Amino acid sequence: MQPTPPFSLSVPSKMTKVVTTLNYLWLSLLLYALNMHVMAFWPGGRSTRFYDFKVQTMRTTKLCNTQDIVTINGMYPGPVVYAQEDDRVIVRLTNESPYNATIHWHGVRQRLSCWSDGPSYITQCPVQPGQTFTYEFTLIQQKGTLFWHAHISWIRGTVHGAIVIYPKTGVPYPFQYPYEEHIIILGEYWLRDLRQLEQAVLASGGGPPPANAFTINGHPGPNYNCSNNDVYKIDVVPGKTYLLRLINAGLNMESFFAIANHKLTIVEADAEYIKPFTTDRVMLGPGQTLNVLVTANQPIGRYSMAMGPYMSARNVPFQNITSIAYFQYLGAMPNSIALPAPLPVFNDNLAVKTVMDGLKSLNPAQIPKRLIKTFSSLLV
Ligand SMILES: [Cu+2]
Repeated sequence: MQPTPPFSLSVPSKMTKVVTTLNYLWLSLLLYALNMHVMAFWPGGRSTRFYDFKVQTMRTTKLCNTQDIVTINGMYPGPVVYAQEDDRVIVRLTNESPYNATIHWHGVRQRLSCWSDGPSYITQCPVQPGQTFTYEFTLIQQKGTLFWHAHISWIRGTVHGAIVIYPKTGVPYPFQYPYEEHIIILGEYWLRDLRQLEQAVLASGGGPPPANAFTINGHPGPNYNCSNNDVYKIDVVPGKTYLLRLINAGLNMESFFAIANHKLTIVEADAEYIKPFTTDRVMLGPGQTLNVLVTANQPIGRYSMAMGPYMSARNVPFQNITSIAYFQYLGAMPNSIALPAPLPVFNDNLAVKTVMDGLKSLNPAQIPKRLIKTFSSLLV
């Protein structure tokens, strides 16, 4: 009897080869069909906006102290991402800093693009020093103001910037068209390495220590040491209406914002239009955005734009010095005294409730809704 060669078992017969090929074919067809199905719902976007973000450290002097802060492209606050509703946004992040980094696109719905959301260790690994990661998403049915920030340790304290989403071409705002618009980012500034600060807070088990300063677009303003010239300013034309895109990019603090002698009309919150609501002041929690209209209808002069703390918890220390920027009319004396903007006291819950209750969607409310009361009808 002929001995069977030991390798005979591993040599596929003709039949096996045909079956394997057929399997590959089926699998390819299945994947193609799946792909086409996803592509049918994939938000393609009207245009594509490309941005190059480089994580870089930058030597900065504030409050008479010099330190290295982490930034995008050496800017604090960082670059603005401009787009229109339904646009595709592609951001290439290159990490030139010695620290791990990711960017979270705060408020972007990320339909079918969750891997671009940005929270480190949740949807992606951190981008390591020297490495690159490309974010890609579509701003589906969102218009207004959102923002981006780092989403690893506490470096978002200095790594943040605005996302401005205009309506589609030819679609007007549902409110008065502003003469000009400005981005106002409320922030907190520490004279410490923010990564070490986070470690210290976690190790302590307590709350974070107060920030060394509140900031408006990175500037503490004249109430802080060494900051008489570290002030943000908007020049306004008398009689004109301005759109302010307010963003709270603070690490922890909820904040009040007001402009002396001027009313604010909120027209959009978190990239959703709302019924216009006029108020003397607003409150934004960290991560929140509001678009407000302001009309320069006061006598020519320099008016304070103020940011201060809202803190409803007891016995928690916090920064209580108001950050000031200027809302300055053309024609005002360059060194005129800024009229003060009265902010609510730090624990004025009623002031907050009044603002929050005023936020009502512009969409028609279809309530009450009919509720499904039986479990079985859910299965039908
Ligand atoms: Cu976020």
